[in-house]
Amino acid sequence: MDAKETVARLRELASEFAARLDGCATEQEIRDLQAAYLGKKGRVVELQKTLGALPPDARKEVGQAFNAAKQSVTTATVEAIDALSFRENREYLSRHVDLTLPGRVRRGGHLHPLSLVLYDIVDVFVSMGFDVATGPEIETDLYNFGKLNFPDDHPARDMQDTLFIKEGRTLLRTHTSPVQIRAMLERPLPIQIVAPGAVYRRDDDPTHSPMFMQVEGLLVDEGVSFANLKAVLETFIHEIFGDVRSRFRPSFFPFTEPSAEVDIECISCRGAGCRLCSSTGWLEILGSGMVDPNVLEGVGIDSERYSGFAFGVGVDRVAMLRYEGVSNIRLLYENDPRFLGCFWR
Ligand code: 2NL
Repeated sequence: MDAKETVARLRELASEFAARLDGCATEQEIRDLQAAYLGKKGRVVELQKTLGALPPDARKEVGQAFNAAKQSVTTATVEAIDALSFRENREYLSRHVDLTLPGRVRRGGHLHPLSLVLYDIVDVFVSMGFDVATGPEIETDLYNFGKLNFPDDHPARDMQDTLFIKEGRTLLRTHTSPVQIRAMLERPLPIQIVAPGAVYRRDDDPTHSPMFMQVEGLLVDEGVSFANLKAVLETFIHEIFGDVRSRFRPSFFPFTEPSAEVDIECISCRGAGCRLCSSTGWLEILGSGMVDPNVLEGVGIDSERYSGFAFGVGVDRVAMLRYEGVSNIRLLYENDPRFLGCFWR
């Protein structure tokens, strides 16, 4: 065979190899086929043994043709094995994995709905210059009732209404007012604080939980008026509930005089009357008033010179209004993940 014939023969072997490769069904068959061409006794290697018989000046060119042929056989082998395993993988996946199923979303944690509402309420007051104050949940009778001008025979002091730890001495606070009593005893005037936190009462029905959340507020300074109270609470209402009407209704609390309860126009029926507002058109959302002079004097503040206003908001109440459909307060305290998951954001 001369040089030309050898090169032509090499080209034949390469295309013959490619054709036989198409017929291979397994990786072993592909590897055996490769050995039949490039192995010790393979066709290409056998042909290479005739290289020495060629005239020296033709060897370089023919040698390069051998290298190219070996390279193309090797490349085709690797590609065929790749294609085969790709086909096998796809077949495996289509048999064992349903790629049309939606992925499993791993949701992160999030705030409790009461925390979301609590933080929103506190933020509104912080934006108006109030400090945040906290205090113990176990309180003394003195700070929870005595300093707040509750008479000794007031029904709230009864075991029926309050959760006592030591009868007549220590108890679970029934409001966060003791935090404000402590602030008035400890802080310099003026005082402008909100006291958020858990409070406890002996109550348990669809609209009352034995533990609930409250935000109370207090502002004491010279010249504080009922107009200031109205301005702060109306700002609060508009920030939390938007553009709704509100009204101040005379009321009574032992610790404020005068006292007012604040209603907003029912956010469900806009005042027409519905189940949510018990056909009144109004929803009660907070209690408030001017701090009773007896309370100020009881913490050593001169009630002739200073005056103040205070208020209390039920966080659960605001939450139940914001998330209409939460008609049972228990949902907010049971911590059922199916319920809490609705507030993921
Ligand atoms: C309500 C009523 C209110 C206060 C809380 C208060 C605290 C001090 C002095 C005077 Cl230290 N008042 N707090 C005043 C009026 C009403 O809460 O219905 N809360 C849900």
